[in-house]
Amino acid sequence: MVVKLEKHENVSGDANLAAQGFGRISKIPPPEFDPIVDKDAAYLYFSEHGFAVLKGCLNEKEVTHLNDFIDRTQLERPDAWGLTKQRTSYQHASGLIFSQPLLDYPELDPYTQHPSSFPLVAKLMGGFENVRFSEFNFRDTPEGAGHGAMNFHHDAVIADRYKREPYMPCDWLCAIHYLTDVEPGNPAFCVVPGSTRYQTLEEAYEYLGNAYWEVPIYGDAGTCVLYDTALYHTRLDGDGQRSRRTWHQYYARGGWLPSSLEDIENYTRPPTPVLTNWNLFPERLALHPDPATRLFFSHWNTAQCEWVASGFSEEIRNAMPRGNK
Ligand SMILES: O=C(O)CCC(=O)C(=O)O
Ligand SMILES: [Fe+2]
Repeated sequence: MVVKLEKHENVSGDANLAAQGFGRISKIPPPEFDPIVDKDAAYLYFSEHGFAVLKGCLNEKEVTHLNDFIDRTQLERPDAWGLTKQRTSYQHASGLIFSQPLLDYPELDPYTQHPSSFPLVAKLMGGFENVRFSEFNFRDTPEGAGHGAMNFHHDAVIADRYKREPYMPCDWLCAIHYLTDVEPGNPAFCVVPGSTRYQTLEEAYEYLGNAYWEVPIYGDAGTCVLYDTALYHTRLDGDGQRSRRTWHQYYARGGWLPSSLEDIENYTRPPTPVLTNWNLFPERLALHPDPATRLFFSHWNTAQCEWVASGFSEEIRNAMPRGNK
């Protein structure tokens, strides 16, 4: 039975936090899985809740490499980080983003199928041959980045998720890797477990009843959170003083599937649509000599198609939003 809660009942008792949701903040941390040893358990947990927390996905050397990369590129490419432009208060509050680092930095290529998280990502997408790359970026929420930047939302969704059976594999998933330690007080990723099939956060609140929780995710640098983009989530502000760095990578599902258990002969569920109309894949990845890598980078949007047709022209790239060198 679903027990209906009064709207904005603040179970945690902290009025300041209610602005970013209903304030029904869980004090119980979600389980952390080892990405390799606990892969099957993490898969089951994700299938039920729409997310899974994976511990120790990046080793110390990788965490250092990626933090050094952020330091280096903020000096080398301040424009790509939005550091040279007049920034709006929204941009200030939401922090810095380096949108398309893969375009110019092949040193990042090995991270696109990271050996810790990728086997589970592949299982969640129905197999290695069904995973497609969508997007890769770094974010830096510096000290004092401000309050109230983000509300609960889902990322890209398709309506088919309301009725298809089985629900899994999901359409897109995102991997957020913490590059700095995240504890109470830091900006923290926060999810509403089991909320992938609701149209609004209010609806999730109403129908999930006592099962509705806003679950902040704390973890050491190197922790990875995998979530279905249809899941309601936000970045909690923290104390507005402390910082956080993250690497965000989105994956999509490739191939055709049946969308109903009654009609499993009929492959009516197409590959997931493209995530954005601006994200570009560089030539070395889009036209990679290895067919499996080419397939991984095969979800091209129309901007990419035009860029490929131009022979990956610098001029065409520079005319595109966020493509600027
Ligand atoms: O940075 C985070 O913790 C969440 C970011 C997010 O949800 C988004 O950019 O859509
Ligand atoms: Fe989001």
